[in-house]
Amino acid sequence: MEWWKDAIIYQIYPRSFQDSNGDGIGDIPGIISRLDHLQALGVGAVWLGPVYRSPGVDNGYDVSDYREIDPVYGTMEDMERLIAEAGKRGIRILMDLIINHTSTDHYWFRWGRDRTSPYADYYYWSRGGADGSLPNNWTGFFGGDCWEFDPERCEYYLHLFDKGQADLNYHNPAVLEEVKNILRFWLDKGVAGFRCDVINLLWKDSLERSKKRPFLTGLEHYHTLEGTHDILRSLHAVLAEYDAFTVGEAVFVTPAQARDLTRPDELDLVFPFEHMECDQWKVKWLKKKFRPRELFTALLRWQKELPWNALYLENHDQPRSVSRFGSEKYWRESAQVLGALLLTLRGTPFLYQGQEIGMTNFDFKRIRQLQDIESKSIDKLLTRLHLPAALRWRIISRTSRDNARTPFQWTGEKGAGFTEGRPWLGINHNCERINLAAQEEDPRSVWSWYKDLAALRQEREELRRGDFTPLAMTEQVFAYRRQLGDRGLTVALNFSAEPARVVVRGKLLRSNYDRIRFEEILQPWEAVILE
Ligand code: TEU
Ligand code: CA
Repeated sequence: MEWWKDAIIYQIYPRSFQDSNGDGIGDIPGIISRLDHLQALGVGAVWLGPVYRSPGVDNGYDVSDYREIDPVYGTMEDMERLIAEAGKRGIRILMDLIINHTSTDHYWFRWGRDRTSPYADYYYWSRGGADGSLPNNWTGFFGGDCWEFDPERCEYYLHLFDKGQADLNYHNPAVLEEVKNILRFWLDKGVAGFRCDVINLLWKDSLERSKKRPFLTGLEHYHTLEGTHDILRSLHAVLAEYDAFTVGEAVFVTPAQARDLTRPDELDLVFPFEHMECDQWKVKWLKKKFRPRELFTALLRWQKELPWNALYLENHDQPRSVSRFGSEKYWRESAQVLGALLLTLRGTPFLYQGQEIGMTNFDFKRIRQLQDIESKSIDKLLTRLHLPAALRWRIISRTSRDNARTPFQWTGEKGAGFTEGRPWLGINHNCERINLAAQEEDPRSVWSWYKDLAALRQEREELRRGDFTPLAMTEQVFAYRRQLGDRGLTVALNFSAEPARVVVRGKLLRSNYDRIRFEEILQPWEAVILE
């Protein structure tokens, strides 16, 4: 049953959602206490960020035990209670599945240092050159090379991310068996499926040297290869027994590759990246001026080329959409236009925590206030390149993943209703103004708008299942139709601070301005839905 075609999925970043015990870190009991918020929004499933045991080098994307809950997030009983309590509210739980790499604290890695152990080939180990040089010239996602020397084994191991995240070797069939058992473990507990971390990088065809590239030298040796498709088919056999849902994070995929990854016996959906690249030159650290048309173009291409999309404008790796694509002056209106875009395209919308109240990028002033391992390693790299501190900060502050990771702003009080203690990452000072409590009773708020459009999506099948037809696309305006049989809706969005004309007609169903009729002129950052 394709329940996920009718659902809105909500992403929780556990560290920053709700703290229940005053240690400043969000946790599972905290999430349980906020399930009513999710129910009010009408979400059908939660993508729960990693809560497995982990040393936390990359906030849980470095798993040291796949069958245990990290004590900072709670216990296995808490997790079971979350699944049950969510279930009572009609909300499914999706786990984050991180199987490209494990923490170097995982016992597979620790025991694998001994070449005679059964875990000796669970990772990519290599001697390197006779002169002690690295095994190859590949570079990693967090900048710099991707090999670390292990003095105990006297070999290098591959890590495409941090050195605390060692890549698993799928040439060893035992690794795939382990992963299948992990899937069964969680599916038996009642989770409905998985969000699969960097799923198109699993298979490395060889460890050969590679042609130098400005970013990610070596990529062609592991990006979306046939070996990865084989792994996915093999995992699908297990998933199918449980009718489990999967959405894979597929870095740098083309629509054609996405179609292949979503064949009936592979993944259900993939997260594309193309629309997230519309305000950057090649790499995320080189920002260019955002032109709405480039966002529309990317979205349009994916609407046309895939029968069904995983829709998102935010997640825990991306800056906040209202800061990135919206307007400071028209904060409320632009957050609403972005919400309308997310909730009216064809596909499954993934809403990231805080987006529904228009949370913005952080207001930090110094690198020391950041926790993100990626920001820290990029800062090191830029320091080595002799970039002055002010320029480094300019680059990092706008791109840091911590922009999306500051604690959820429940109230305007100290601690933002998130914690009674000292938060693990600073709370944005704008929480006095931007918080859920302030928006709850206000029918014009960002929150009310999200709630209303989510309900409209449930009410109108054409908004969920209807065809997508573009009607207008200019530098600032995007308009389209969603049609199912003889029922259809028209959406028109103004992505600018200037009024804009758009030739669409119909009875006004929704607007984020107070109006009763629509006559071809959109106000600044206005969204309208017409019948
Ligand atoms: O992210 C993978 C990824 O390629 C990027 O989003 C990455 O975080 C960075 O922005 C590249 O420039 C996934 C997770 O979502 C991320 O949080 C993890 O750090 C990463 O995998 C490693 O597990
Ligand atoms: Ca806590």
